Amino acid sequence: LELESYLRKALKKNEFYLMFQPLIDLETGKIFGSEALIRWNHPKLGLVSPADFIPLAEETGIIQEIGRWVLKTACIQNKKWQSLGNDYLSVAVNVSAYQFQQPGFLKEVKQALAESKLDPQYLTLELTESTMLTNIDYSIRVMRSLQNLGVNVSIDDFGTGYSSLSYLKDLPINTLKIDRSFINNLRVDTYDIAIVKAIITMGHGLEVKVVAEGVETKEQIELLKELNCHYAQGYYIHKPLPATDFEKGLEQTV
Ligand code: G
Ligand code: G
Ligand code: MN
Ligand code: NA
Repeated sequence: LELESYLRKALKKNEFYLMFQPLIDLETGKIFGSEALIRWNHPKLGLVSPADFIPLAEETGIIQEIGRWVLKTACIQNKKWQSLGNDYLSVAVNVSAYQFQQPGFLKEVKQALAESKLDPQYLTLELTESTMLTNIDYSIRVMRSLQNLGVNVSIDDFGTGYSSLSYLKDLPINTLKIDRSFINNLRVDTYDIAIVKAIITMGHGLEVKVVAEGVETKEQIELLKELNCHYAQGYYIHKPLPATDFEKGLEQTV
């Protein structure tokens, strides 16, 4: 209950900030964008993980306001980086189920784009399978509307939800992010490689981009390149970075 009351005040008190984890193109080794990740620094509690406060924010509906703030802040930041000469740069934002299912969600996205003047093609919204599958017909309509705006839609944590291959072909998505549980232990001699290979092949067939998340070793990068995975993200490449550090590291290649 204490946590909830702190959470309610956190936005007004400016206790949230965003970190940005680089996403690289495996063909060039270059950073092409980032995933924005929220952080909460509370004066008494210290750093609270989103894994702990996002579920509470969802239960209480506070996620609405937080989600709106994340979206707007990420768009503004990305637009700023573009204006500094990185016009190719894109940003991915996590959207919670509650936020996505609100009737005003589409309007919020339009508003964030309008306020930041970010070209929609440089925004990706990450949804989990369970978010999409809640009210699937409605979800598909919203996802299609997002795509009609020019925004990209991504399936986050792919492979961990109730992924049924039967609906995958009907989902309007641009990107598929292979869950890090398949990548963390990825080596030539593991079963994981069979699964990862299959997902990448499927991604090519469905004409979507595939991101491997949770890349922690050089060997994994090499394997993913061999498997023609488009993009990668993970601690081996970069941990989530404060905005200023992300900006400084933009020229690096992996
Ligand atoms: O960044 P970290 O590994 O601590 O993230 C933990 C979890 O919180 C992940 O599942 C991540 O997707 C989620 N998360 C991080 N930032 C956001 C955000 O801005 N919005 C939502 N809805 N989830 C987030
Ligand atoms: O659920 P989602 O994929 O949005 O979670 C993103 C979170 O995953 C990031 O906030 C980050 O803290 C975490 N993460 C990113 N890269 C790695 C990695 O290489 N290994 C592990 N264990 N976690 C990672
Ligand atoms: Mn994500
Ligand atoms: Na993920």
